[in-house]
Amino acid sequence: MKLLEGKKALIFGIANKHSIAWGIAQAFHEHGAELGFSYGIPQLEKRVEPLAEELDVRFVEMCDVTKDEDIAAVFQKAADHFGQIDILVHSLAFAPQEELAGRFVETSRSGFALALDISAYSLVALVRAAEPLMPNGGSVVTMTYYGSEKVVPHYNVMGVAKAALEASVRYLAADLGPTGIRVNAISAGPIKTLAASGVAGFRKMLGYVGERAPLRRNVNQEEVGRTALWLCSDLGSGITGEVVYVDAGYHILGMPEPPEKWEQT
Ligand code: NAD
Ligand code: 0WE
Repeated sequence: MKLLEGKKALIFGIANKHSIAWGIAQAFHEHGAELGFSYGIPQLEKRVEPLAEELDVRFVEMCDVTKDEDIAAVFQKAADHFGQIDILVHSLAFAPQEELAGRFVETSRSGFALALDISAYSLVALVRAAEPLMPNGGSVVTMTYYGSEKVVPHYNVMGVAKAALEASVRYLAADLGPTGIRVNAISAGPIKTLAASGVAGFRKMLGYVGERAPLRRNVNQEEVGRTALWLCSDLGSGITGEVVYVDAGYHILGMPEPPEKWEQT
């Protein structure tokens, strides 16, 4: 059974074929959704266009989410192209590289503001712009990470931004619930993507988590895609304001390995 037949989805955050948003796009396409893509910087057009072609996507627009005029323009174009939409996917984040190294206490005012603007406020702005295109209800999904609730080395200001993002999911869900619009987040375990490749030691983090997570492995873009599919389809009709973990169970662990495994000192 196709879960998204007749549904229209606008997806923000595809950079290349490794993007989590691309995993979500593939799952949605497989289930009959009509898709539109928006990417963040002009240089990504040559990466995103071929992917759009692969899934018969005719709507591909640039939008820098720090710019109100870009957001207004992309939703004007979406209204012209789709009329209404059913699904909004927010899969983007950014903090200046220097803020993801060293001590969180050194975070600059400008780095903090930019990380929260792109990674958290943008969800509020996109949902506000999408609301008029969802008069019959809809579903919004965003991407978060466990560093919002526990300290993960070097995640730093991104952890603070993800905490703000998750709180925003709850406030948006309360605001938009009466209109039939659901808002949820997926908290994914570490996945090798373009954003992750800019992070020192990321391969080691993948190894660390994959060895200790209850499922003894890492997760992939396809598994996140299938969870987004469930949340955005009628299967998720009773769920809003929630954070769903797709992390091989890592977040349930209070002490990730037993004392027997510790080195004798
Ligand atoms: P990615 O690099 O493929 O995607 C990040 C996207 O953010 C890119 O497409 C980039 O163009 C976009 N972006 C950055 N600044 C922007 C701006 N000003 N305007 C518009 N777009 C902008 O990496 P990804 O790992 O697929 O990241 C997608 C989401 O998943 C992010 O929210 C990230 O925090 C989250 N996430 C990633 C992981 C992981 O380990 N990769 C784990 C959990 C959550
Ligand atoms: O949300 C993310 C990554 C977000 C991210 C990554 C970069 C790298 C390049 C945001 N901004 C930038 N800016 C850059 O200049 N993840 C969940 C993946 C991730 O990033 C980490 C992680 C994990 C996991 C950073 C430090 C520690 C763990």
